[in-house]
Amino acid sequence: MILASSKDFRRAAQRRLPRFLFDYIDGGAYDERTMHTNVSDLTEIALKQRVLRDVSKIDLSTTLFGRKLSMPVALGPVGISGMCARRGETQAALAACNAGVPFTLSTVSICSLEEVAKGCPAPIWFQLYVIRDRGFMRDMLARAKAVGVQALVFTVDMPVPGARYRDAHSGMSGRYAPLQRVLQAMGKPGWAWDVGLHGRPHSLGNLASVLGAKSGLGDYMGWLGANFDPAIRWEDLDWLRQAWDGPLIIKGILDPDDAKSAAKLGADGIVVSNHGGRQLDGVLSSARALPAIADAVKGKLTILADSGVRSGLDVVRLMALGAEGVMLGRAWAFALAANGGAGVSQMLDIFAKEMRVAMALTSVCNVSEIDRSILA
Ligand code: FMN
Repeated sequence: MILASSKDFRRAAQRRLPRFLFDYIDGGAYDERTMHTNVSDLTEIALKQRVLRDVSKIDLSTTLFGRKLSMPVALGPVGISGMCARRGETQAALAACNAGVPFTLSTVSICSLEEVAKGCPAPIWFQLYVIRDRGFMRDMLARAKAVGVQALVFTVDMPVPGARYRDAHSGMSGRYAPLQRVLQAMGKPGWAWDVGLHGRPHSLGNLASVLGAKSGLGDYMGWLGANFDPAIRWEDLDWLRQAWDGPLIIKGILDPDDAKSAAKLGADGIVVSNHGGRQLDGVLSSARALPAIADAVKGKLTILADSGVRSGLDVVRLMALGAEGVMLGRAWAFALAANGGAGVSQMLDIFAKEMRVAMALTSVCNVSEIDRSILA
């Protein structure tokens, strides 16, 4: 199968993954409107074509949080993406590192922080959720520090898990989920972690201390539901700012006032994101939310954006709207499922080529020149 675009990787992933896992990655919240408008709003952004302006030397490199990157792209956190390939997150992190971009490990990963950091020559980023047990959070911060994590991505748009109907149908969530019942009946409740994919069961690398021997999908989903902390407020984040002295990036901002609160907190960056349409359906797409946020906080912190990015052209579009860097979600998870770490490398290569084409035809040679002037 020819893998020339994100669509190809998605199709290949659909063929390779068990249905519940494909749906878990591919799906969104409620009727999935926001998930789709993330993509369609980006697609509708028209760029201004300019010609005959010497675009022979295009430089995609940039510096984010003090680190030189080959292009303004990072792999964002995707929970349990390690199930998409054997030791999946470790493979993806190495591919990102070889391509010169950061990899962000989710709290709820298959491979542990220690395993991924060890397998990746450059420092990784780590994503932390708001967990009721602050002791667990402190422990994770200490582990992140110990393995040399460069930046902490703190996700704030999941005070409660979104309503994802596909997961309820497939068995990823829900008390009487069909998949769980089938596995129970087979006497293999933990088998869901593997589902015949790679010959041995998966576990949740960072949650071993809290999940213990229980490692079935139901245990994982149950722990998530019971431990996310909806009571947290901006005022409570001072301790986090104190506890983490490296770059702190607040992920899940859709409103200019929240972006200002992040700047006031002393965060180094934000990710304008609606979690890929997996939380509240009906909220603005990132592309629509971004310009007002950029107007409110540009220059005060680094603005990253994600949700709906499917090509290097989309990266350029979000940068034209005010982002300084772009995170990928489903795009890399599907590439990993399609062809392991090599798939992620291929995908990043395709994104770089697509960025170059978009920059050449809008007549910008450096990413710092990408701004609203290239919008039609
Ligand atoms: N965001 C987090 O902050 N932590 C996670 O653990 C996490 N898990 C995710 C799992 C899946 C399967 C997907 C698709 C997204 C997840 N996200 C998580 C959100 C992504 O980081 C990112 O915001 C989103 O995927 C961007 O949308 P896109 O996939 O349409 O590009």
